[in-house]
Amino acid sequence: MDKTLLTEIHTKIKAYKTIIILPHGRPDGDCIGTAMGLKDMLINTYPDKAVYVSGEETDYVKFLGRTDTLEDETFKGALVIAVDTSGKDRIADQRYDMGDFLIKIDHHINETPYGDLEYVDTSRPAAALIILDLYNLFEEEYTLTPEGAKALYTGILTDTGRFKYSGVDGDTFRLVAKLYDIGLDTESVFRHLGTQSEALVRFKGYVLLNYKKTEHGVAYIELTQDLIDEFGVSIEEASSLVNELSVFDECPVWVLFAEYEEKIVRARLRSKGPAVNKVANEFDGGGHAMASGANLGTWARAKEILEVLDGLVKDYKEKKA
Ligand SMILES: [Mn+2]
Repeated sequence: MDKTLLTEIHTKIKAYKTIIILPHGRPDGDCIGTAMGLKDMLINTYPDKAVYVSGEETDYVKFLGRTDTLEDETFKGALVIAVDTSGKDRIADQRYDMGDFLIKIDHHINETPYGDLEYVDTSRPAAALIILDLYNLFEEEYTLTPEGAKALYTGILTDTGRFKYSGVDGDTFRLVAKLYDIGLDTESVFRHLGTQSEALVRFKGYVLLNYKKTEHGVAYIELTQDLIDEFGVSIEEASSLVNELSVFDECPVWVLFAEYEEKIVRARLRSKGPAVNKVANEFDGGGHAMASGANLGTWARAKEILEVLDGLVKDYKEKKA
């Protein structure tokens, strides 16, 4: 947590009449939760300011609030805050430069810096926690409602796998305690997050019946665009099933391969053993040690990365033995 930088952000927020918050494309629970939580805090603290969230929506976190459709005109003279987005090409609304001042608030490794002011804290397992750091520092001034608390909580829950992943620490719970103090309704959050479409449930059935394992213990599933279309799920929903393969003791690494637009193959790599981010880097990707992504392009490349990962698991098991 960087008090000086958070104070600078607070000063900027106070100075602008229009504030536009931008999540990333193909949004997840954390970027929408962060954006809606920040919006709630700003409109309730400063009723005279115009605060918007611009970007795509995703069904499972629509309950946190809907995004706004903005005219180019709205960006003129505005403060723009991009959240949870490491590279500017991924910002959901590409007009991010049309404002007066651009702030980046993120918790991913800062490989692609952008903006007039950057606040990147990789020690926070969810971007929503950075908004809570800001709230916590200026608690006397800021008002956050139970609705905003719900949004931030959802961001934290979804990015930490319900507080399961590494990166969760004492600060996480100290900050989340603030949300309970505000009057957070956890039941409604879990009710929403626990609901799945019938199409997705059936697709999950497909994944659990059709995954494969490599010789040394990489569990994986291959999802073509035709298959995803046949089940009537979105690519985001399909990819979200990666952790269905986390349950095998003999498979410390698991992978979900899926075809995106133009049949481009991407992989989500997960691990509870050896770090997988170096392999991801070799295959035009990156991320965290235990959770990475790779842009493979073709199924032939998918085979190649599987071989590399299989070798990684082999070495890992030999070292452990
Ligand atoms: Mn995040």
